[in-house]
Amino acid sequence: MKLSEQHKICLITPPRIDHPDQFFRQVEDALAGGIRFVQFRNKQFSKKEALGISLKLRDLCRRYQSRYLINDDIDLAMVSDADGVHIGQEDFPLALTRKILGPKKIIGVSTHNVDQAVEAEKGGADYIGFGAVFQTSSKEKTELAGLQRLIECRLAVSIPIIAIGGISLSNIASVFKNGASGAAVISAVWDQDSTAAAVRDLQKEISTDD
Ligand code: 3NM
Repeated sequence: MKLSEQHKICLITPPRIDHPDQFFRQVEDALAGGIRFVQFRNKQFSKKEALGISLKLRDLCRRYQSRYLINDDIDLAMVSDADGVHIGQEDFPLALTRKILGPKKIIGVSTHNVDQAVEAEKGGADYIGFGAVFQTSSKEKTELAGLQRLIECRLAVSIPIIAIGGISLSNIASVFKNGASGAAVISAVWDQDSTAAAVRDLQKEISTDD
């Protein structure tokens, strides 16, 4: 199973990593708190610098048996032996990405509507990212897709749907109620004072125990 119950929250790295030591401590706090799905989204570093960060992230993730994916960058994913990549509509096509990475790696595709979701599933994606479900300030170029389209997507595809965009403590439960299998977050964790507390609160919010 490439993605399961353990992978309900995908932690995406923040737009800037200005204090790497602190950043790695926070990632470790998140992993210690139960995060098992981490995505390195690099909008800041050169390839060489990104490789250094990626190898450390991969090692941390392995220690906690967490999935480790890389956004967009297929060669960085290969060199770091990541578990897979997450690609957008403007990146290399899914078929080519699968050909390069092989059947075992996880490939997620960003989608914003039902047609894109169906195409990604047909093309062999392991999951789709679907957003932006809510307004977000973490990504400039995206489309507000909303909860209604998330429901339509759930009816149209059977692979896991990871909702993204503006997901916070106050709305995370709603994406699961409306068909998401997971939620990917940036600001809900990185904009908070304590990473550990942010992760704990999000997990509590989606726990099915109570
Ligand atoms: N992709 P936050 S929205 C990386 O709509 C990303 O595909 C999106 O950050 C999409 O949790 C987004 O802070 C940003 O809103 C998510």
